Amino acid sequence: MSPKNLSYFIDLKNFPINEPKSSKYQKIIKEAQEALEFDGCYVLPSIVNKEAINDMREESTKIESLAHYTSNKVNVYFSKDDPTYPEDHPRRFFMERSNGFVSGDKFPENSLIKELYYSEELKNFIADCLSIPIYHYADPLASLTMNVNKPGDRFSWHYDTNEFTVTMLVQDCDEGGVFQYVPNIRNKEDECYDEVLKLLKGDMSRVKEIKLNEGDLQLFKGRYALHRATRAEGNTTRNLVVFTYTEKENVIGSSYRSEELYGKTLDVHKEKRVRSDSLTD
Ligand SMILES: O=C(O)CCC(=O)C(=O)O
Ligand SMILES: [Fe+2]
Repeated sequence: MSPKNLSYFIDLKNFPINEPKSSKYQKIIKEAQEALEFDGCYVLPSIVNKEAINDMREESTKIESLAHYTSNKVNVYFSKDDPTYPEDHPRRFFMERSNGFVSGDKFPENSLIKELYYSEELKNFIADCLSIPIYHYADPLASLTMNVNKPGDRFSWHYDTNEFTVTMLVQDCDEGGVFQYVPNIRNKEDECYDEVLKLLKGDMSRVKEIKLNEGDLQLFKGRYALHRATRAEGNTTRNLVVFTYTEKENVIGSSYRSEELYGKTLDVHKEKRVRSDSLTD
């Protein structure tokens, strides 16, 4: 398949991401900046054209069997149990997680999904929405992934390693698969363990919900917001593509997390890592 034009992927009439000077672009940016500042989340509804999302859905069903599947118990930091903390501590709170991830290295050479992720126009537009320069995540496995939720799967509360993610639902499940998040539950300086523990014990008072549609793009600050997707139900697998960007160049994820999510590590995971902060993964 030959490379596509941006107009194949994006509804440029309503979302002129290639015209940064246009008033429509500026209006979207302003709205996005406010929403991201306020609660770390912004959805661009139906920004992806029907034809493109249908083609990408087809691509997703071809590669979903390449997902690394895990079903186990994890804490929100994806870290090992640490008995030096008290029993009643978020770091020792383990929850069921079951889903599969297709890692970045598994997308085919001519992947449409990969082409959209590596679009410079899209990256620049997202950078403007976030008001900072961003880079494609340098981790070859975690940069572009597809989160595969078969019926019955769920993804428990967690943080992302990277500051921002952009997700695109390419195939929705019949029921469930609702995105839930707590904006800014932690910050760069403070893990806010008390608030985290309240949530883990069932206090849903700060939780917000979004039901994404196929073809929406969601901009999300997942480093500071705990988030999860509710159990996928029905007969259709939920395929959610995750485009990952970082504030610094050359950021690589942890080898523990890589092993856990993608079932492997590469040589880059053994090298000294560039980190963006000192929070726990
Ligand atoms: O499935 C979702 O909507 C969330 C996925 C997610 O948070 C992730 O892949 O890190
Ligand atoms: Fe996440």
